[in-house]
Amino acid sequence: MLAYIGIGSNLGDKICNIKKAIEYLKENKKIVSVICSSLYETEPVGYKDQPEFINGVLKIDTTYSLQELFLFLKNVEKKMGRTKTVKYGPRIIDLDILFFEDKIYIDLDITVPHPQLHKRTFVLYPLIELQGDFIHPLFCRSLKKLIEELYEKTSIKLLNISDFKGSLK
Ligand code: PH2
Ligand code: MG
Ligand code: MG
Repeated sequence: MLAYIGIGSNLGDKICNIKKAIEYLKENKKIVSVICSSLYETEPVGYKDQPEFINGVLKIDTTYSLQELFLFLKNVEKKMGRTKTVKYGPRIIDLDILFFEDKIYIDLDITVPHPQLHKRTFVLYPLIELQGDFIHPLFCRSLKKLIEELYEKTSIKLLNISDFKGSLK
């Protein structure tokens, strides 16, 4: 199954946290491949009074179901020491399922496509880098079209980390 995962950190050594989380994904036999976008330094959205984030997107091929993938990602966040803070507040690591194939699904824990992704510059940019022609299954428009339509873009800055981008598994 094809899935896109938003990854972010704004506490501690942010790049190191992101690398560590990717290692957890690579170690897992049910995650067959991991391709990473570039990383971006991004202005906090929602709750402004917190450090800048580092954000990126991972494209994975997985044999997990949506629910299993969700539980696995929550477990990685927990293992990395994430604790509950305010909504939209600072975090060591955040792993959000953005798309799972072209599935539309809502329950108490999981909503796919991610309900905010079309409004977030820091998600759309790295997603487009990986696959700009991907069609959002609810809005039935490509990611490139969605960013064109985005009214309020927030600032993001490409990070130059030579060994980062690309296929990691
Ligand atoms: N995540 C949030 C809230 N705000 N802002 C940026 N720039 N990046 C994030 O990953 C982010 C955020 C809640 O998940
Ligand atoms: Mg999030
Ligand atoms: Mg999250």
